[in-house]
Amino acid sequence: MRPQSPRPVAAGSGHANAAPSSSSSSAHPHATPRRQRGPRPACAPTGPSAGSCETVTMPFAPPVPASLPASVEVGLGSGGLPVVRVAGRQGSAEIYLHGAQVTAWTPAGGRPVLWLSATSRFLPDAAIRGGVPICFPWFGAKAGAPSAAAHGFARLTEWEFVDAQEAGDDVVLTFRLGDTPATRASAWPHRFEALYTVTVGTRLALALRITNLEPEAVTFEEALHTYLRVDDVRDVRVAGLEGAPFLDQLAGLTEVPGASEPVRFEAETDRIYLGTDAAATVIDPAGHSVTIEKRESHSTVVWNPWAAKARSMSDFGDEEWTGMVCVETANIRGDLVRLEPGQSHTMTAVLAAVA
Ligand code: TA6
Repeated sequence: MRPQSPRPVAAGSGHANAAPSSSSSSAHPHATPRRQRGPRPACAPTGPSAGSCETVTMPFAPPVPASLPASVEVGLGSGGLPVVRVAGRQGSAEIYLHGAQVTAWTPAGGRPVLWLSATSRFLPDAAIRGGVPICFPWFGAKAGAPSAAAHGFARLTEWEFVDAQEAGDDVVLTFRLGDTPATRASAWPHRFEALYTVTVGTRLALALRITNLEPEAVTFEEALHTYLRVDDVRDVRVAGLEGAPFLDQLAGLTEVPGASEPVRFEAETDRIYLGTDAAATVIDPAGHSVTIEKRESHSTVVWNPWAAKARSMSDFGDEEWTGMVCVETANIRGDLVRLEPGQSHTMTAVLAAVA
């Protein structure tokens, strides 16, 4: 194939700097990836080096859908990582192909809902600190594999951007991750397909579908590790988990009986609520309230690192802990998912900002 000089895809161009190729290996009908090489300008729109442009040599142009609606553009974000920008009628968003990580969502007329650390790394081999990291196929440390990356390989891997559609006032994007030589060499070596659908509008809907491509059953854990922006976490309550027992990750996973009150934050908090399908609402008296409804998710994780843990993390600003809370839609530990050969499972979270 004759190399072409790739360039960031302009919205509505109809063609993503490449004619589709026929080598589609995935089950998804729109997955026609094409790889190109060559230097191209990278402008960092956000983060510490906002506005500076430099020429970077990308090993390959990320695969993008053959056509993009006018509301969708693919470009380079922080660290020169490929990013999909959505400017829809009812909401805007940014999604990095690295981990298929949504890093920003703002409903039309509203405030940014997701939190992103100003000190986050944007590197091909590091997790982005903020937005919605996808934890898969394990959560936290991998039992029996101490050197395995925390929260699995999905957030550390580049996903394919396979489809973008406008559906009424919403914009629906699909990302795909299949097993690779690297994942097959990991602590979870199975053949699989992950499809992640992100719907951007007045609500943000996230659906993670995992298909087992092995001839035998597999089990896995998963979490949409959502970082929400709040004014001050010390004034925030999380409602919806009343009565649900939790495992305290700060006390050796001791089981703590359910409480009758919403969760309040007075210190580092790291809780795994198991066996709960309930929606959670982050009530922020400053007006950042958000509800997270979920389907096919039986665990909810609530996390705030507080001061000392925040200081111990190099990709987390020392004072940033007051402005965020994680409420994670998950299936972990006793709620892990088992799939028979060829079977699929879809976990969904729907975020809605509450006035
Ligand atoms: O979801 C809560 C948690 O498991 C905490 O224990 C904390 O470690 C957090 O995730 C962040 O993990 P990370 O690997 O992104 O630093």
